[in-house]
Amino acid sequence: MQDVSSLVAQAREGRPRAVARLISLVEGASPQLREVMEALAPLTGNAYVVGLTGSPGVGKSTSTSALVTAYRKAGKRVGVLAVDPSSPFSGGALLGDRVRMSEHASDPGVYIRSMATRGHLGGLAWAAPQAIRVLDAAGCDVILVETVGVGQSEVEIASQADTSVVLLAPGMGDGIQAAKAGILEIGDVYVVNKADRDGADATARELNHMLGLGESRGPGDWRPPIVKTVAARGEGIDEVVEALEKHRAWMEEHGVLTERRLARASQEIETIAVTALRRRIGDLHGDRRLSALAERIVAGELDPYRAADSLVEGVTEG
Ligand SMILES: Nc1nc2c(ncn2[C@@H]2O[C@H](COP(=O)(O)OP(=O)(O)OP(=O)(O)O)[C@@H](O)[C@H]2O)c(=O)[nH]1
Ligand SMILES: [Mg+2]
Repeated sequence: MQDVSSLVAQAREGRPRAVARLISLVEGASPQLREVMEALAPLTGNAYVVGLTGSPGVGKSTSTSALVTAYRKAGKRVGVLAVDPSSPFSGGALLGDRVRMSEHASDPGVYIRSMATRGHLGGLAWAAPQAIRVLDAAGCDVILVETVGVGQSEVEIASQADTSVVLLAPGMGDGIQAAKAGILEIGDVYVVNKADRDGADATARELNHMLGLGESRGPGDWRPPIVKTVAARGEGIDEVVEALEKHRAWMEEHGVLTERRLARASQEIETIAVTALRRRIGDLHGDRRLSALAERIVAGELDPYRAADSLVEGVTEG
């Protein structure tokens, strides 16, 4: 057990070890989290959260690192969270990212952390917002969240960011993949990285075309920009930052930032509640209450809906 109030006080001063411990509590689904989150609540709400998604190898980590450099130049404190929803271990696949981010390792204004979420009840949707809270409370002005791996999680992480950046690269068959993965609906800013390679213009054109297809935008609506970058050389990164700032200003002007944060908070409450309920119901395996209900169903005395209702009532009362 650790002293939560001193950890929180140290994290608030931006002490990396305290921040690391708090995120480890999130990763380990510690029972102390309740106390941690209560202490952090008044310290949160300042960070701008940017999610980065895209196919493996598209250049998310390289772009993240370049964005960190750009934000540091602007004097911002930056948090980086690399979440791996496919792995039960932090480290591993994320090790390469640490190498790519190593130039920031000694900078006290940057906090970099990877987190694995597989195998946790509630998974990514449960853990990521809490890790974001920790970084927010630790004084990060900007939090960059990179999702490692593919699949549903891209859409999931996008719903946890203020602004979502979708990265593509030429020659990866991304156009078709993008449509399949539904990422054309989640991007606020699109980046065609590896613009030093052939086909970047074609990819940008195709993307532009595809984004335009479902278009029914009014005059005040946000039109996601497409920015070409060579992240490995830092080219185009200032334009990405500019696009992010524009999106943020647009959200503030139209009340979208508040709307998104409310939606996120609702989702967070729901996830924690459902996770708690699932855990309590899971605890009933082999419990007499459950088997008694099952017996009544088999005997034809009870239908499964009523049985489920009484189970839910049973675990939520007291
Ligand atoms: N040619 C070229 N290569 C790049 C560029 N940006 C990144 N790369 C290279 O592409 C490879 C993958 O980059 P990462 O930044 O690790 O990509 P990622 O999307 O984070 O990959 P995962 O985390 O594994 O999904 C690395 O070898 C980078 O050096 C670029 O602009 N041009
Ligand atoms: Mg990466």
